[in-house]
Amino acid sequence: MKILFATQNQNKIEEVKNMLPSGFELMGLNQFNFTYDIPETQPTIEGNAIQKANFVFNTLKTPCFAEDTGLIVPSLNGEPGVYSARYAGPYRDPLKNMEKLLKKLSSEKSREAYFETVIALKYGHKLETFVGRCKGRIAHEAKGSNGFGYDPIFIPEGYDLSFASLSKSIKNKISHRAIAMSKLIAYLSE
Ligand code: ITT
Repeated sequence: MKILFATQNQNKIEEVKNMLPSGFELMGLNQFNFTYDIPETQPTIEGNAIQKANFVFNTLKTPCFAEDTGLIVPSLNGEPGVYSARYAGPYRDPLKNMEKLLKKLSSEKSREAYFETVIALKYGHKLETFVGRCKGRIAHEAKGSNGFGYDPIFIPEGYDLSFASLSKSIKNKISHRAIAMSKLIAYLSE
Protein backbone atom coordinates (compact mmCIF):
# COMPACT_ATOMS: atom_id res chain seq x y z
CA MET A 1 0.00 0.00 0.00
CA LYS A 2 1.29 3.46 -0.94
CA ILE A 3 0.58 6.20 1.56
CA LEU A 4 1.39 9.92 1.47
CA PHE A 5 2.90 11.47 4.61
CA ALA A 6 1.95 15.16 4.53
CA THR A 7 4.92 16.68 6.32
CA GLN A 8 7.62 19.21 5.52
CA ASN A 9 9.88 17.75 8.19
CA GLN A 10 12.45 15.35 6.70
CA ASN A 11 13.34 13.96 10.15
CA LYS A 12 9.79 12.74 10.59
CA ILE A 13 9.89 11.06 7.15
CA GLU A 14 13.11 9.23 8.03
CA GLU A 15 11.70 7.99 11.34
CA VAL A 16 8.40 6.86 9.88
CA LYS A 17 10.11 5.03 6.99
CA ASN A 18 11.88 2.92 9.60
CA MET A 19 8.60 2.09 11.34
CA LEU A 20 6.68 0.76 8.35
CA PRO A 21 6.30 -2.99 7.92
CA SER A 22 6.82 -4.56 4.51
CA GLY A 23 3.92 -3.98 2.17
CA PHE A 24 3.77 -0.24 2.94
CA GLU A 25 5.48 2.38 0.79
CA LEU A 26 5.81 5.94 2.05
CA MET A 27 5.36 8.84 -0.35
CA GLY A 28 6.49 12.39 0.47
CA LEU A 29 5.25 15.81 -0.66
CA ASN A 30 8.37 16.17 -2.85
CA GLN A 31 6.87 13.53 -5.17
CA PHE A 32 3.92 15.88 -5.81
CA ASN A 33 5.67 19.17 -6.62
CA PHE A 34 4.04 20.57 -3.50
CA THR A 35 5.33 24.06 -2.74
CA TYR A 36 2.74 25.47 -0.32
CA ASP A 37 3.32 26.33 3.31
CA ILE A 38 0.96 24.05 5.22
CA PRO A 39 -1.09 26.12 7.70
CA GLU A 40 -0.76 25.18 11.36
CA THR A 41 -2.91 27.72 13.18
CA GLN A 42 -5.09 25.65 15.51
CA PRO A 43 -4.97 25.91 19.31
CA THR A 44 -4.47 22.17 19.86
CA ILE A 45 -2.12 19.45 18.65
CA GLU A 46 -5.06 17.42 17.37
CA GLY A 47 -6.49 20.50 15.59
CA ASN A 48 -3.19 21.12 13.83
CA ALA A 49 -2.83 17.51 12.72
CA ILE A 50 -6.33 17.62 11.23
CA GLN A 51 -5.71 21.02 9.61
CA LYS A 52 -2.52 19.76 7.92
CA ALA A 53 -4.14 16.55 6.65
CA ASN A 54 -7.19 18.43 5.34
CA PHE A 55 -5.06 21.06 3.61
CA VAL A 56 -2.90 18.53 1.77
CA PHE A 57 -5.87 16.29 0.92
CA ASN A 58 -7.83 19.25 -0.51
CA THR A 59 -4.82 20.53 -2.45
CA LEU A 60 -3.62 17.24 -3.94
CA LYS A 61 -6.88 15.25 -3.87
CA THR A 62 -4.84 12.36 -2.54
CA PRO A 63 -5.41 10.32 0.64
CA CYS A 64 -2.78 11.22 3.18
CA PHE A 65 -1.84 11.42 6.82
CA ALA A 66 -0.30 14.32 8.69
CA GLU A 67 0.88 14.59 12.26
CA ASP A 68 1.49 17.23 14.86
CA THR A 69 3.74 16.72 17.84
CA GLY A 70 4.26 18.69 21.02
CA LEU A 71 6.36 18.40 24.15
CA ILE A 72 4.26 18.91 27.27
CA VAL A 73 5.72 19.90 30.64
CA PRO A 74 2.98 19.82 33.30
CA SER A 75 4.94 21.96 35.82
CA LEU A 76 5.01 24.73 33.17
CA ASN A 77 1.26 24.46 32.62
CA GLY A 78 1.75 22.31 29.53
CA GLU A 79 4.37 24.48 27.79
CA PRO A 80 5.72 24.37 25.13
CA GLY A 81 2.81 22.14 23.98
CA VAL A 82 1.16 23.24 20.78
CA TYR A 83 3.81 26.00 20.47
CA SER A 84 6.73 23.54 20.55
CA ALA A 85 8.12 24.52 17.14
CA ARG A 86 8.06 28.28 17.77
CA TYR A 87 8.61 28.29 21.54
CA ALA A 88 11.54 30.73 21.42
CA GLY A 89 10.34 32.71 18.39
CA PRO A 90 9.17 32.44 14.80
CA TYR A 91 12.44 30.99 13.47
CA ARG A 92 11.76 27.48 14.76
CA ASP A 93 15.25 27.24 16.21
CA PRO A 94 15.61 23.94 18.16
CA LEU A 95 18.65 25.13 20.15
CA LYS A 96 16.90 28.31 21.28
CA ASN A 97 13.74 26.33 22.09
CA MET A 98 15.69 23.95 24.31
CA GLU A 99 17.58 26.80 25.95
CA LYS A 100 14.33 28.57 26.81
CA LEU A 101 12.81 25.42 28.26
CA LEU A 102 15.88 24.59 30.37
CA LYS A 103 15.93 28.14 31.73
CA LYS A 104 12.24 28.09 32.62
CA LEU A 105 12.64 24.73 34.34
CA SER A 106 15.68 25.71 36.40
CA SER A 107 13.54 26.77 39.36
CA GLU A 108 10.92 23.99 39.05
CA LYS A 109 10.94 20.86 41.19
CA SER A 110 9.28 18.57 38.67
CA ARG A 111 10.98 17.95 35.31
CA GLU A 112 8.36 15.40 34.22
CA ALA A 113 7.33 15.76 30.59
CA TYR A 114 5.80 13.84 27.74
CA PHE A 115 5.70 14.00 23.97
CA GLU A 116 2.34 13.74 22.27
CA THR A 117 1.83 12.94 18.60
CA VAL A 118 -1.55 13.07 16.90
CA ILE A 119 -1.77 11.55 13.44
CA ALA A 120 -4.72 12.55 11.25
CA LEU A 121 -5.58 10.23 8.35
CA LYS A 122 -7.74 11.76 5.64
CA TYR A 123 -9.25 9.74 2.81
CA GLY A 124 -12.50 10.31 0.93
CA HIS A 125 -14.96 11.82 3.41
CA LYS A 126 -13.28 10.09 6.32
CA LEU A 127 -10.98 11.44 8.96
CA GLU A 128 -9.41 9.29 11.68
CA THR A 129 -6.97 10.30 14.40
CA PHE A 130 -4.40 8.23 16.31
CA VAL A 131 -2.61 9.41 19.44
CA GLY A 132 0.78 8.38 20.81
CA ARG A 133 2.40 9.53 24.03
CA CYS A 134 5.86 8.97 25.46
CA LYS A 135 6.51 9.85 29.11
CA GLY A 136 9.86 10.96 30.47
CA ARG A 137 11.68 13.88 31.98
CA ILE A 138 13.66 16.92 30.89
CA ALA A 139 17.43 16.60 31.39
CA HIS A 140 19.51 19.38 32.98
CA GLU A 141 21.53 19.84 29.80
CA ALA A 142 21.35 18.88 26.13
CA LYS A 143 23.22 15.70 25.17
CA GLY A 144 23.53 13.52 22.08
CA SER A 145 23.37 14.01 18.35
CA ASN A 146 20.70 11.59 17.10
CA GLY A 147 17.14 12.65 16.41
CA PHE A 148 15.94 16.24 16.16
CA GLY A 149 14.02 19.01 17.92
CA TYR A 150 13.91 18.48 21.69
CA ASP A 151 15.51 15.02 21.58
CA PRO A 152 18.79 16.13 23.28
CA ILE A 153 16.93 17.15 26.47
CA PHE A 154 14.22 14.46 26.65
CA ILE A 155 14.98 11.32 28.68
CA PRO A 156 12.28 8.68 28.11
CA GLU A 157 10.93 6.73 31.10
CA GLY A 158 13.02 3.65 31.88
CA TYR A 159 16.24 5.13 30.43
CA ASP A 160 19.05 7.38 31.70
CA LEU A 161 20.00 8.86 28.34
CA SER A 162 18.27 11.41 26.13
CA PHE A 163 16.54 10.35 22.92
CA ALA A 164 19.45 12.01 21.09
CA SER A 165 21.94 9.78 22.95
CA LEU A 166 19.95 6.57 22.56
CA SER A 167 20.07 4.64 19.29
CA LYS A 168 17.56 5.57 16.62
CA SER A 169 16.14 2.06 16.77
CA ILE A 170 15.25 2.50 20.47
CA LYS A 171 13.53 5.84 19.80
CA ASN A 172 11.66 4.32 16.88
CA LYS A 173 10.33 1.53 19.12
CA ILE A 174 9.15 3.53 22.13
CA SER A 175 8.46 7.06 20.90
CA HIS A 176 5.19 9.00 20.76
CA ARG A 177 5.45 8.81 16.96
CA ALA A 178 6.05 5.04 17.02
CA ILE A 179 2.97 4.49 19.20
CA ALA A 180 0.71 6.66 17.02
CA MET A 181 2.13 5.04 13.86
CA SER A 182 1.49 1.52 15.18
CA LYS A 183 -2.19 2.47 15.63
CA LEU A 184 -2.32 3.91 12.09
CA ILE A 185 -0.68 0.80 10.64
CA ALA A 186 -3.12 -1.49 12.51
CA TYR A 187 -6.06 0.57 11.16
CA LEU A 188 -4.75 0.48 7.58
CA SER A 189 -4.10 -3.24 7.84
CA GLU A 190 -7.70 -4.08 8.87
P1 ITT B 1 5.28 19.32 9.84
O1 ITT B 1 5.59 19.70 8.44
O2 ITT B 1 4.96 17.86 10.00
O3 ITT B 1 4.25 20.21 10.49
P2 ITT B 1 7.02 20.45 11.87
O4 ITT B 1 8.52 20.46 12.00
O5 ITT B 1 6.30 21.75 11.76
O6 ITT B 1 6.67 19.50 10.67
P3 ITT B 1 5.64 19.91 14.38
O7 ITT B 1 4.88 21.17 14.27
O8 ITT B 1 4.89 18.66 14.68
O9 ITT B 1 6.49 19.61 13.07
O10 ITT B 1 6.81 20.02 15.45
C1 ITT B 1 6.66 20.66 16.66
C2 ITT B 1 7.98 20.82 17.35
O11 ITT B 1 8.27 19.65 18.08
C3 ITT B 1 9.20 21.10 16.47
O12 ITT B 1 10.03 22.01 17.18
C4 ITT B 1 9.89 19.77 16.38
O13 ITT B 1 11.28 19.90 16.24
C5 ITT B 1 9.54 19.15 17.72
N1 ITT B 1 9.43 17.70 17.59
C6 ITT B 1 8.52 17.02 16.85
N2 ITT B 1 8.74 15.69 16.95
C7 ITT B 1 9.79 15.54 17.77
C8 ITT B 1 10.50 14.42 18.25
O14 ITT B 1 10.17 13.19 17.89
N3 ITT B 1 11.53 14.62 19.07
C9 ITT B 1 11.89 15.85 19.44
N4 ITT B 1 11.30 16.97 19.03
C10 ITT B 1 10.25 16.81 18.20
